[in-house]
Amino acid sequence: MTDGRNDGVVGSKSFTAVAINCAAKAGEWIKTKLGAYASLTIKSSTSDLVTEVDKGSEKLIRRLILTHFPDHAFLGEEGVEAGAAASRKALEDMQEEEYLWIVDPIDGTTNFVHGFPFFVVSIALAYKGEVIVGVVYDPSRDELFVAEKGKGAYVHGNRMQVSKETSLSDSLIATGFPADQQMALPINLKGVQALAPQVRNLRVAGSAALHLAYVAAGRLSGFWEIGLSSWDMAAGTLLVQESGGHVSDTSGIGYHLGVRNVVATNGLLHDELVAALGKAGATG
Ligand code: 2AM
Ligand code: CA
Repeated sequence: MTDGRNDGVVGSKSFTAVAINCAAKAGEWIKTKLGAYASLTIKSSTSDLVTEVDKGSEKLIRRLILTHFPDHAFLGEEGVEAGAAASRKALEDMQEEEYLWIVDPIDGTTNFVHGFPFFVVSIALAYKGEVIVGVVYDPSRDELFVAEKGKGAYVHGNRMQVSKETSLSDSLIATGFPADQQMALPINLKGVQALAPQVRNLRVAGSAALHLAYVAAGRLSGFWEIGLSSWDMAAGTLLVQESGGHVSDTSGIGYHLGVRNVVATNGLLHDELVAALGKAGATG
């Protein structure tokens, strides 16, 4: 079936509508599998996990997206070998594509495996290397976070706005403990040690995409993490930017798809957080 205008494309839905539809469908399905997955595979380390639910979610999303947009490119976590080198190369090979969908079928797989309800589906669309749509769906709370470049970011249909704290001492900051326990974890622990006494408190909840959505929603003042992949961040960074926040790498250079060490804040305390990480030798 075609819509008569666009041969081979089913329907004529907008990019954002397709992203929302995919995230909601995958998220609902994932939720039915909570506590009921059949196989658990260890990837690069015992803290880097994948289940058949991650793979099934990615397949569902890939099929739906390519049904609507068969000419678009697709980069999903489960289609790439484990490890930083493979993840870097996969992005390098694809980032010149005109339209590139960047998908994490479950961000927070460790939480999913343990039944800790802090995991999401993350779907982004990049046009010529720049993220133009970002959707993060949290099935545990039925919260859908959506951003379109230049058009703002929304949750439950309400426009999101980052928080207003102006200094670390008043801030709730999140970070993540990386799966790479050899290289990245010791660096991150330096950051944790330095930041914990400087902030109101730290949170480490295990989903980079949902942490970013919470920065966008003003529930967190900021977030940093070392050693992430493009699919962990692509959607969430647009949520933060479109909610008035700022995203950079840990040295302060503005966000692009290749960033792996990320800092995202309400903008007001960005420089202070980047400086504190630098001083601690925790930039990665
Ligand atoms: P995941 O659940 O999709 O694997 C937790 O600190 C964050 O790190 C999560 O967003 C998690 O995503 C991500 N993460 C876990 N293992 C990773 C790896 N090997 N490379 C990059 N990111 C990883
Ligand atoms: Ca994942």
